Amino acid sequence: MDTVKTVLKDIPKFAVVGHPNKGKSSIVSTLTRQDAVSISEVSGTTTQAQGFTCSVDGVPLYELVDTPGFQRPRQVLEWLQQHVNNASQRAEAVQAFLSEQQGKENSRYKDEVELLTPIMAGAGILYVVDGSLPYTPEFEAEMSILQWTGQPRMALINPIGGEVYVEQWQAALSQFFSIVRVFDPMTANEQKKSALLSAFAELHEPWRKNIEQALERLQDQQAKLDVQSAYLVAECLSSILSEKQHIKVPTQFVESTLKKQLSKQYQQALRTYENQCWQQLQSLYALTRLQTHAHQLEADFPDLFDQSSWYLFGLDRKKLVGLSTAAGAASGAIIDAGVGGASFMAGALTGGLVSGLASLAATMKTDGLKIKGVPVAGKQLSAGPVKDPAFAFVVLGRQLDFLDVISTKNHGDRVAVAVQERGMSHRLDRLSKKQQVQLTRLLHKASKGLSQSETGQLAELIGLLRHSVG
Ligand SMILES: Nc1nc2c(ncn2[C@@H]2O[C@H](COP(=O)(O)OP(=O)(O)O)[C@@H](O)[C@H]2O)c(=O)[nH]1
Ligand SMILES: [Mg+2]
Repeated sequence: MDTVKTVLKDIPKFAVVGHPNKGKSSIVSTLTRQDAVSISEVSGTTTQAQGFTCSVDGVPLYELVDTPGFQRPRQVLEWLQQHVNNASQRAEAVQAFLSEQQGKENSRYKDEVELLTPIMAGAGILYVVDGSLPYTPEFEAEMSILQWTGQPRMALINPIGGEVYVEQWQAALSQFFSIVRVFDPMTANEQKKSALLSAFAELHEPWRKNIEQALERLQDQQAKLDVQSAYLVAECLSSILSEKQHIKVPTQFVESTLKKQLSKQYQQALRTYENQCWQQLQSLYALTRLQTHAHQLEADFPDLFDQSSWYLFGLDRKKLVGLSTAAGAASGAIIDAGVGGASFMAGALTGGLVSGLASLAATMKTDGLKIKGVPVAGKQLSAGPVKDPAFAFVVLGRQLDFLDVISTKNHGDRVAVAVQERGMSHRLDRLSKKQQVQLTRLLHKASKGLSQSETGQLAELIGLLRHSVG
């Protein structure tokens, strides 16, 4: 028990302070990777200091304290100035201020007390300003108070609406803070987050070791997440591409209705696999709040069976034909595409290519979508799997686009997810020719289901196709 307590007590702690509505809570959320932090466009939402710990596998690494903003810094500074004779007493004056106010029922300086308490208890300071608004001397009072605490401190310029005044801020801030950095909690990537953590290590020597360990653990976790998420996507692809649905044919039936029902059932099953995969990715990356955006995401992201969107995710015809031929998967699917075998291949391979939607629609064979065969009473009618490589690449492209968004989303960025379609052709360039053919072969095989080792191979290739890689 004691050791755990010691570890918890010793982790570096930083109080995130500043004016209201400058992105303090967003920074806490992004850097602790926690969705539990309240972020609001309504200023004054945070009324109490609240600590959030960044942990990996239950091991606490560091803590950030979210605080209300300064409300009356000038009055507080005046009070402090009246209670010191010389600079050596400044920290004591801040402590005296806290002691006096803490006893009061309705202190006018409630917010200042909330934000100064963790600092005087030993926390470092992260002072947050908005780089899109000009610096004014008004801020000097709060910066002075922070300086008076004597605690290690760093300033973060959050370019909420742009970087127009960043230089001006830098000049002013560097007089009060040993380190000044620009940090955007919405868009910062892993590298920027790591760079900021490294700066924390510079701030106060006794924290260096913990921060370096934290950095290592976070990088390690990131690498594990990359592997796990690619495996999730590989499993999802395998499920979608091998899915079959059956329907019993009654003695009395209307053929078209029966087929429609089966087709609907089949499509729904595939959508469910996609949705489950997305949910799993969200929980893997601990983006629990995104769950509440699920409906919006579904509304924005084209439906899997919206054929007009397939060109966004799939491969162009030339690439598809080339790869399928090399993978030995071209056989029925592409040649039967309704364009006529030889001429289609010739057309595809001698240039004259139609890119995008038209080419994909021409290539796409919707066997699994239309139900083959005539229903016979007492027998089963079945749908799926879709064996067309074009469809496999569409499914893969969709999952990759989603994975890219989820795996790079900051916790402090609460804007609903918008999936950017990046297209498969560009991604495939990251693979060697041999790997591209291997991928095509695996996708083709997926209609019969993949073995565990094949799923592993697919996952490895998926890892290489991610946007965040390379
Ligand atoms: N566009 C943009 N909005 C931001 C950024 N940081 C914070 N916000 C938004 O500004 C508002 C206030 O953010 P919050 O973190 O709650 O600020 P706090 O009051 O200082 O804790 C929220 O609506 C945030 O989504 C940023 O870097 N860019
Ligand atoms: Mg806040």
